[in-house]
Amino acid sequence: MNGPLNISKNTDKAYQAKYDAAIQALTYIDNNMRVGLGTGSTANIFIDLLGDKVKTENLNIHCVATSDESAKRALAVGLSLLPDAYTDYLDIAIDGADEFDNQLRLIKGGGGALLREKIIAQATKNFIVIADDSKYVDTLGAFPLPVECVYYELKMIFKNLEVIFNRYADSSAPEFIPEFRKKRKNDINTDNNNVFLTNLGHSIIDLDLKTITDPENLAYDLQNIAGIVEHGLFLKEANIILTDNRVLNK
Ligand code: A5P
Repeated sequence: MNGPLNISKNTDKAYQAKYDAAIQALTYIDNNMRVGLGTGSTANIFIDLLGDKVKTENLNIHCVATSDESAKRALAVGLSLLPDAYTDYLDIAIDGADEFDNQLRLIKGGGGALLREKIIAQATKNFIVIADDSKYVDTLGAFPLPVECVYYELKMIFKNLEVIFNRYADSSAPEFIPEFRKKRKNDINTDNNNVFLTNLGHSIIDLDLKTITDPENLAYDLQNIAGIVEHGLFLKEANIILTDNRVLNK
């Protein structure tokens, strides 16, 4: 199974919604902040806008990026990046999401950056999600849940994941597919079998559970499997979601 693609249902309308959310996010940026930069098409819009703002207002802003792609983009628009491993806190982080619900719980990782994204989201005082409202769901799970694994003894990890899958999958979900995400058009890192590899060298399996009615226990069970580095459930991290010109707060 290929991983989920970041293709919007209605490109123009969705682009405008992403742009509006990114513009709104800019209002949370003050001079001298340390800013975490997300990954994906919505985060890209924010990175470009932030680059403009920093230039025109001559701000002293330092950033940390959640992916090599975002780091490259940030540098291209003139943003300054802090060196890896030397930043102990961030004032704010702005990122997209693949799904969110009304409790500000998220699924992330469609772009494969979930581990770095979660580290950044947990390091910041203020984690703001920007998303067009097509990402809103009553119940998480329609978007296949990305689970990042070490690239070692994969069959053993799959066996444990299958148990979890069968425990939590909705009755409408397809059978568990023991396959890692394959490389997509713009992905750079792969192994010899065309398996997608994250910036940190891990593989991803996308769990198509359809409906996740108990995300907290699912997250707990996933964390207990050796070899799973991270999963795409962000249940407590977001404190604000900007979508459709609205502000959702905890
Ligand atoms: C990246 O790994 C994801 O968590 C992104 O935040 C997510 O895929 C959102 O991407 P878009 O903004 O392109 O929809």
